[in-house]
Amino acid sequence: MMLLFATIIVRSQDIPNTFQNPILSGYHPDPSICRVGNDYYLVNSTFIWYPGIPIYHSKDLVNWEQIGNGIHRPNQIDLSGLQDRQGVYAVTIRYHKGLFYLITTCVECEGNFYITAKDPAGPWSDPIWIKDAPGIDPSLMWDDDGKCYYTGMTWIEEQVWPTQCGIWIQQLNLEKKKLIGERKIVTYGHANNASYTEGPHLYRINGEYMLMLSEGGTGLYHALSVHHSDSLMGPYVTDMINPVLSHRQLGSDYPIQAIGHGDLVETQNGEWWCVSLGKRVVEGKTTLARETFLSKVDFDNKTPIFNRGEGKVLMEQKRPNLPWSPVIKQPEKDDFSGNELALKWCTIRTPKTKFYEVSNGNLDLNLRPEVIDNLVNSSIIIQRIEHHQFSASTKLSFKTSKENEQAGLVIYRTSENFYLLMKEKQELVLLKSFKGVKEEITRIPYKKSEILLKVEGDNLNVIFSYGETENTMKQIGETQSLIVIADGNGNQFNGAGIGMYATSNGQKTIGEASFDWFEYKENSEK
Ligand code: 6LW
Repeated sequence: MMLLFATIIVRSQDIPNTFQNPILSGYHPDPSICRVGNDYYLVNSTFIWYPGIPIYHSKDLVNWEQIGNGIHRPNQIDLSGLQDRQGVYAVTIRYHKGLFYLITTCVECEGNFYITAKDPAGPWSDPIWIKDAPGIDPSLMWDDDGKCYYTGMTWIEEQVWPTQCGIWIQQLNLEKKKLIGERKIVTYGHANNASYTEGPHLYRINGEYMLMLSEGGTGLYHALSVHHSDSLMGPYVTDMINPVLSHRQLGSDYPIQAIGHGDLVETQNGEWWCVSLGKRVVEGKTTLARETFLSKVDFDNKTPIFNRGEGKVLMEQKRPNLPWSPVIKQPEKDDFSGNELALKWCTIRTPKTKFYEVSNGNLDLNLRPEVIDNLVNSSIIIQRIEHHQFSASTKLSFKTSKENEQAGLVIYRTSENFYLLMKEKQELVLLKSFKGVKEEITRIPYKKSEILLKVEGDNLNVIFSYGETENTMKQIGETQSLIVIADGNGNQFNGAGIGMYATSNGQKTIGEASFDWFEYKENSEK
């Protein structure tokens, strides 16, 4: 493997004893993890964001650095026409004999597929679509005899209870690239009303098979349960302490909710840790979507105990027994040097043409007829919103003689839920879309071609401002609400992004908007 990671010299007095959750904040749902030697790799689902499936690397399970994306060529998958809750669902990352595997589902496109890479930073292969694989959330496991087994979730035709789903296992022949042999549903979850039993991962631990899965749905009732068997195809017996991890018993006002969808990893030092998704709740709402949390696991006989003595995900705890390995932080201010966008930047849906250029320290966006409230790839470039207190600003240079052309700043959750602060021919306009209902909040004259645009978020409040210089910024419109991008109200699986957007609203044009820099940072709590 040709990966080179920069090392940072750390003084021993700077090495913390504890770490903070979440380990990946903002839109990082359905985490999956694997270890290769002393290196850890983690992936998340990305729905219709492109590039898709960020690949993170760490040496200590706490400090993570994005090293690539699994979906990084437009011809790998086509996300056109998909809604924000469709596209790339939960991914599993595994390593076997020199090859990394990512296996996932493209929902409402072509179904279950895997891609492979020798280097997790990429390039990743074209998708290998798996025929006749029902449902979502595929996972892979290699048995002692070297055979590879596929585990997935499937919907049940004749349900005994509503939203009943099953977990099935079948051999996957990697040479023939197809499922072979017997397929068996091995569990419907541990409870006799388990809803959305999904996200299975099968482990071989001390000569036994342990199946860990999620049940209860990815909200308040989310939970992890485990099931044990002596033989791969079962029967699987539910663990006596199921659910082994959940926050549903803590009440709907507990600040971390929806704990579930987890994956386990054993460190080179023999510790076990679990990455899972969870939602932080602020003023009763979740604006940062599903994030990735880390919990310690050890075993009572074969029963996994999560954060022994606590039984829940913690905001702070003793860190893994691994060498502290901080990563180089990405600069808060991206001045668009070089010719490529940084890995954190994404667009929405697969771009069929290149609509931007990074050159001479600028990001130039082509104005195109496509708009963000259609299920298309528009000229939008966003990064994740990762903090409850944040600010984002950009310097835009944009001149047009056409009434229909706009460029500016965007907060995006779905094609129906977003804010836009857009410069037009002679004016600046603040727009909101909430549950598909569009509203022009305010419009003011602005004639110069250069402008600074800024957003400041504070829990559920958000303020937009503009100016010619950083010292002369003025608020535009009243304080707005981030409920627009919070979970619920049509906001479901994916998360929220912030960035730049340009459009000619349906008309052909050769117009461009030029962004000199974009800065996103955490603000200290007021
Ligand atoms: C994912 C499923 C889940 O595929 O939600 O919370 C679905 N878990 O396992 C979408 O993220």
